[in-house]
Amino acid sequence: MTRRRKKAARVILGPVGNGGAGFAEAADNATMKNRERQSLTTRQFAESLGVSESSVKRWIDDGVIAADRTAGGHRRIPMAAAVRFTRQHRMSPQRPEAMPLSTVPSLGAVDSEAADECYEALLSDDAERVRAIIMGRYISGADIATIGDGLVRPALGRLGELWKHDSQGILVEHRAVDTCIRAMNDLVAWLPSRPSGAPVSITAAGPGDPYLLPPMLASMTLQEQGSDARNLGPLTPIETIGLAAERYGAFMCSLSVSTVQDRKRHAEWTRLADRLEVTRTRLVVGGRCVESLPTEILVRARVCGSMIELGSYAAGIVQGVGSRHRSLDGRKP
Ligand code: B12
Repeated sequence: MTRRRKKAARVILGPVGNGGAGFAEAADNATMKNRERQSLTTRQFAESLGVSESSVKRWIDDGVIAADRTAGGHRRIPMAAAVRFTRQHRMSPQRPEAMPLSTVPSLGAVDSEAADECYEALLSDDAERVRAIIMGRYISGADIATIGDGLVRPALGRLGELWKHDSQGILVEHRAVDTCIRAMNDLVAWLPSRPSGAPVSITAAGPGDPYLLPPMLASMTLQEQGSDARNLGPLTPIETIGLAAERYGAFMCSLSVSTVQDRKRHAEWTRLADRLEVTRTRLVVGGRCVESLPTEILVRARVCGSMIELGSYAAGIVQGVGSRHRSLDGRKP
């Protein structure tokens, strides 16, 4: 571990922590807003990671872990800093009994084990388990795109094979989507904060496309790559997508296509592509039914096969776009 310049810990006032619960318990027992405000004692964090408390104290004093101090002078590690540290240093929690999240397999190339586990948890409507699995992957170092492609997509894909949409299937699918959305939402607070003037991107699914997760995952992926990502969600009129690109001065528009596109809309899609050219907004398209877009759009757009591909494409251009893109009304996005 590299040592860094010693930083003075900020002094915080008032009650902190959660009364002796471990890292995982702290993560499990509260809403995200509370969780953001929570912090861990050095002992709690040390126990979760399976390291000595003196190591944790030393890392804090060396400025490797950002920490606060209570009025009484005790070190406290905000949850966000604990997550950031664990991810940065690729540390896996060592104490399953102290941290249920660590029962998730650590980061590896194949995610089928986690996806199967997630599928079982979705099937039994165990939202807490799903959240622990998704959060565990994130804490272990997986990025949003990897979680989307390697975990959420296969878990939901298996669910979709079960009933072929009888009423029981629809119930399970609606619950599963809601559970995944909540779990992903919990990660938003831990994404890198967007720098001021970050280039704006918009994400959406078009008319007739009710699928919530694809545009949401695309939005989070773009945010993780340093963009100020604004999600319009599913069922967005094509006209509205063009309007948003203009209003935000978006450098990128990412469209998810999960339902077969009606040929009657082909002219509308072409008009959107023309409009995006005027605003110099790059059009990226992807999703299960992307091939149903008019050929002209497929030729003019960047077609991406996965969230991982979207993430690497965006990463390559976000830096270069910089502050050239401001919203048209002159305010910083
Ligand atoms: C949940 C679900 C629903 C829910 C949706 C809830 C909601 N509001 O989101 C409900 C119950 C509403 C539903 C309805 C229907 N569904 Co449905 N559904 C699913 C299910 C189980 C999961 C979909 C999902 O969210 N997956 C998770 C996301 C993250 O995965 P993904 O979409 O594959 O996205 C990934 C990639 O495609 C890519 N990606 C996506 N977008 C983008 C964008 C960009 C820019 C990039 C780069 C990449 C990218 O990255 C993502 C992460 O890897 C799928 C099963 C499956 N195999 O997907 C069936 C499935 C899609 N549904 C299906 C069907 C048939 C239907 C219905 C027609 C059923 C009916 N008879 O009514 C309706 C159609 C609704 C409509 N209006 O069109 C079929 C489609 C078959 C086909 N050939 O197209 C599937 C495959 C199930 C099956 N095995 O038969 N469904």
